[in-house]
Amino acid sequence: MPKILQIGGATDAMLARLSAFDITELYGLADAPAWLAQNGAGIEYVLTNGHDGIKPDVMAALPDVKLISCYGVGYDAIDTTTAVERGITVTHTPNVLNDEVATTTIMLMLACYRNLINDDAYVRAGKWEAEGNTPLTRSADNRRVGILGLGRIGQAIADKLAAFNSEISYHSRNQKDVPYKYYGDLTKMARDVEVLICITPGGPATDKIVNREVIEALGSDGTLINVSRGSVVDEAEMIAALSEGRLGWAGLDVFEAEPKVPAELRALKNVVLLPHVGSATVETRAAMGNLTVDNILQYQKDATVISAVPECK
Ligand code: NAP
Ligand code: 8YV
Repeated sequence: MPKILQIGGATDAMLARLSAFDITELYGLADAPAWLAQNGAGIEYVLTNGHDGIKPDVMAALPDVKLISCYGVGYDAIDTTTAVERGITVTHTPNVLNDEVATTTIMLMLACYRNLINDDAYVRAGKWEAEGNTPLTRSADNRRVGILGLGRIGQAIADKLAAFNSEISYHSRNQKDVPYKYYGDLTKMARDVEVLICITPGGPATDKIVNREVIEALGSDGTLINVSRGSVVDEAEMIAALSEGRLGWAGLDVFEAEPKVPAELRALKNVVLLPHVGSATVETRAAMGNLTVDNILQYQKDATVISAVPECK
């Protein structure tokens, strides 16, 4: 039986489709380094996800690995440079999650503008009856929205924002053939918009790209939505700005050290916090799981894949 090393979770449906493989769960091992030293050779496939990826010591312990199939589109936790050098193919799950992550983004934006979480808590605490109506909130319609990273998901977000009559602009390294205003300078865009949505890949190129200067430019009336990776935003600067009123609101699905979320951030009223659930619906995870498995099955059949990451194409 061909061998798979599984790093992180997989659904029952995925595992059922992989029943012809001998699967070992890395996190289920009592002594992973010892097990890898003894059994690493002979493992041809790695099944992982965007969060867990594969650590360098684990990759080094798998001399025969041919394919790393990632259950997620973001692959910043996988060292593709080493993979390419070693002739390992890396695959991911683009497109099948675009709409879901876009919905999560819109949900965060609406929750910030309409004070959804605090108003819900108000009703639950019996305060409506005891203290009367809550203050008016702000409309999410007709806003100037800047998208940092207008790729597959960024475009899906822009499409859904049409329903809110948003004026869309974007920043990325390359200008795209789209009807939105392009900014080569992220700070300038942040100054001109009311909402900044982060949906770039993570990794060194975007590390803390949303820094103090960008946060200041977005300002006290601004809303920051991060559905990309925690590394994209300087979390300490963001928390300070939110606490001091220099940034208005933040809607966050991702954090610097997941699943740890700083207590200071959790205590703030002007934030909406989600546990990295951008794509986490039954339907979308099923589609992602199928593509993840399809890549493995196709590779096993004829050494080709459906959705290699760009570095491996
Ligand atoms: P994509 O199609 O590759 O789009 C990425 C966009 O980011 C492109 O427009 C790219 O344009 C831009 N970009 C890349 N590097 C940049 C840089 N250094 N500075 C500015 N812009 C940059 O990727 P996607 O499928 O939309 O996914 C985007 C990311 O979303 C994933 O990598 C993942 O981290 C995140 N994600 C999160 C969740 C969640 O659950 N929260 C779910 C799915 C995905 P240029 O190349 O022109 O710069
Ligand atoms: C997943 C994601 O939660 O696809 C991504 O990049 O961030 C999410 O869809 C992640 O891959 C963990 O499974």
